[in-house]
Parts: sequence; structure tokens; C-alpha cells
Amino acid sequence: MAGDRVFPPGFLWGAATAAYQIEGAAAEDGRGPSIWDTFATVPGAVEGGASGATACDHYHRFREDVALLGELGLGAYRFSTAWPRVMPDGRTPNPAGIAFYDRLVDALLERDITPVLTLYHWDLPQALQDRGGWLERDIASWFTEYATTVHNRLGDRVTQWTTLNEPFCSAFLGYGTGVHAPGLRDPKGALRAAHHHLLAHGHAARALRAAGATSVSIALNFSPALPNSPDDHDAVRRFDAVHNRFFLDPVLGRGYPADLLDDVAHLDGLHPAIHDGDLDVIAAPLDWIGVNYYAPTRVTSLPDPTQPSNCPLPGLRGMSVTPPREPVTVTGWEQHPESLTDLLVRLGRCGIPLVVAENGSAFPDVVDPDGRVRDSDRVRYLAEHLRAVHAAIEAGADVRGYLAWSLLDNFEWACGYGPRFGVVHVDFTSQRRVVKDSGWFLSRVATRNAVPD
Ligand code: IFM
Repeated sequence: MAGDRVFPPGFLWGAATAAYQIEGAAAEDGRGPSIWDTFATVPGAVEGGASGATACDHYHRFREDVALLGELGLGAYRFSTAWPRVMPDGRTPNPAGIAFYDRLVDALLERDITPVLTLYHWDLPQALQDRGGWLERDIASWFTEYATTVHNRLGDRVTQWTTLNEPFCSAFLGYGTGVHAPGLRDPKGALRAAHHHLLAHGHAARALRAAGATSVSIALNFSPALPNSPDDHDAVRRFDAVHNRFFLDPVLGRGYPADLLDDVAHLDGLHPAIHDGDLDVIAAPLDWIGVNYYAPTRVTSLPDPTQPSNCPLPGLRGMSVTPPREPVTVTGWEQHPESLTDLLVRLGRCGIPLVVAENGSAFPDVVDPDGRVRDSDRVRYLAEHLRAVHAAIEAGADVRGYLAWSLLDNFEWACGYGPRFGVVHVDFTSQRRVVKDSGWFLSRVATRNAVPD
């Protein structure tokens, strides 16, 4: 139609979730505790003392949720498998736990919905944390065993495999700032943990490929740095190195950026963790990169270059994160769709297909008396960001799909159940689902493969 921006044929439309954020059933069918179950018991760690023990009760309601995806006409569903459900102690397979994903995958395929499976979305088995978690180099082989176990069971039906979701958050928020599980505050450890995430990714990606997987990816969260003034170019470089290039460059086979190695040398965590051959392992061939994008980050240079920054890697020097500019979402994230276009165009130059694996926004939604959720802010965010994706494609970026975060309102980690990211509203008392206006908007876009001007 006139005024529509049409996406390439075959563009993948879908929505995303993660196991701990939606499944609940934390102690059912032999599931073991994860680091998030433990972390949620720490006083003050999670807003309102919440946990994912019940969450959206998706474990019992997955058929209803898959039916919603079908009703919305979405062709893909990105979800994660819970390592502690598949292997309660981290090493020993639990047939009853794996069987859940068997049922989920079959339910998706019955409706012609492509499963896009992420193996790790932050819910490490507590038993492995007790052995050091991501600080321990052996985690690369533990993760590979787990990846192989899941592939052995689902590889006949799942074609899209993603190893890790946002290793930046898992390593730096979990082991650096301590705002995520396991809640450690150690910059040196965070760097070591980050390297071990990448190593685990590389080994698992190779094992998946050897087992016959034909589409292997990793989902990285990117936040383009925006300078507060023209003098802030070094702050932009520093933030970009630690937030974006840290993970991207090694998986693309470029190794760690030289400037990053300099910037973090004083923390003495990264260099000692790297063994001969690691970077070759990490550079395992990939079929696409999952791009998780929400907002840019405003940065400024610090007058004293030895002053530590407030960036998510504590101890990084020479730059400071500054407040976002309006408009922001309820999580305080700046709405700046141009940054998504720029990011995709930049990543597109790497010569590897891209999928927007997460993009979304939290607003204070309410169910109106007539039963409708008029989330006009989210509709606008979605429309603007979809136009931004389209603009990147027009500019030459090879973007193959868009997976909205999230299908459902869910457990937003340390923020508990406050921020609602879903295109489907969830009443956490009754577990009633209501498709928001944004859900119907996404549905129209997906069905017509076009976003209105
Ligand atoms: O909810 C998270 C998700 O688990 C990872 N990416 C960002 C989302 C919103 O914070």
C-alpha cells in the first residue's frame, strides 16, 4: 500500500522470551535451582522481593502462549532453554525437564512457527556456580555438554540455534556490578567471566555445527555511545570498546580490540584468562548475529583519566555515563531509533546476516475497563524502531528478521515485575493474558510484511 515501508520477502517476524522470566515451575519435574533462584532470596537484590518462581506460569500455559503467537500471525518464537531444567546439577540430563522443550517445539511447529532457541539466558545452575560459575574455565566444556544434550533431543526439529544471550550482562552485571546474579562485585572477575562466556560460545558453536546444526548464532546487546559534546570522542571509543566491540570482535575472528586490552589492562582480568588458541575457538563460524538493541548511552570524558567510571564494568577509566535525553521509557532508557539504524548499518559492514533478536520498551500499561490495553507509547516506539530497521536495510544492511521483546510481560530481573515489556499484558495474579494494542500492531506489520510510514 502507498505509504508502507515493505520488508524483504521472507523477513522473519516474531517475539522473544527467556526461560527464567516466564516459565515459573521452579521446582517441578526435577528442575534444579539456578543462580537467579538463589539471588532472588538475597534481601534487597530484586525489587519487591520478587522471583521467577511462578512468573507467567508458562511451563503450564505454554499451549495458550503458542496459540497467541499463532493468533498474532508471528512466524518465529525466540525462547531459551533453562540449563537447570535440562541438567539440574549442571551436568546430568533430566529427561522430564528436556521433555518440556520437546512439547513446546512440537506445539510451535504444529502452527508453523519457527523455534529460535537460545541455550543460555542467564539462569546458570546453582551447582555450577558453587564450582566457580563463569569464573571457572571448565565452564566452556560444561556448557558444550549442555548444548549437545539439548541438540541431541531437539536438533531434528529446531533449526535456529543461539548459544548465549547478552554475555555482556551475564558477565559484567553478574560478576562486576553485582546487580544481577550471582551478585559478585569484582571487575577482574567480570573480565575473566566475559572471556569464559566467549570461550563457551566458541566451543558450543563448533559442537552444534559438528552435530549437524546449520544455523548457529549469538545474541549480543549493543548500545551505541553518543557524545555529550564534540570533546567526548575518547569516551565514545572507551564505552564502545567495552560494551560493543568486546564481544563482537572476537566472535567475528578479529580478536579483542587492541584499545580495549589497553583500557582494561590495569584490572588484570582479561589478559591472564586468555590461553593460546582461545581466540581461534571463539571465532567459530556463525550464520547470523542476534542484535539486541534498546537504547543508546550518552557518555562524557572525565577530566581525570584515571578516575573510574560509572559504566557497567567497574574500574574502567576515563569516561562517565551521563543521563539519557527525553523521551525515555519507564526504565529510563532513551528512545532514539536513529541509533538502531546506525548500529545495523555499522554491523552490516561485518558481512554477516543480522537478526534483531530483541527490541522493545517498558511503559506503565493498564487494562482499560473495556478490556483493551491502549499502549500507544509502545506502538510508537515499535513503529519508529521498525522504520529504523527498514532504513538500515535500505542502506544496505542484511537484516533478516525482527523479534520483539517481549511476547509477554515478565520477570524483569532485578526490577522484578515492575517494568512491563510485553506486547501481551499478563495479570500476574490471575495469569490472564490480554494482547495489547502493540501486539495487534506487530501482528499487522508481520502479516503485511510492511510498516506504515
Ligand atoms: O528482559 C531483558 C532480557 O532478558 C535481556 N535483554 C533486555 C531485556 C529488557 O531489559
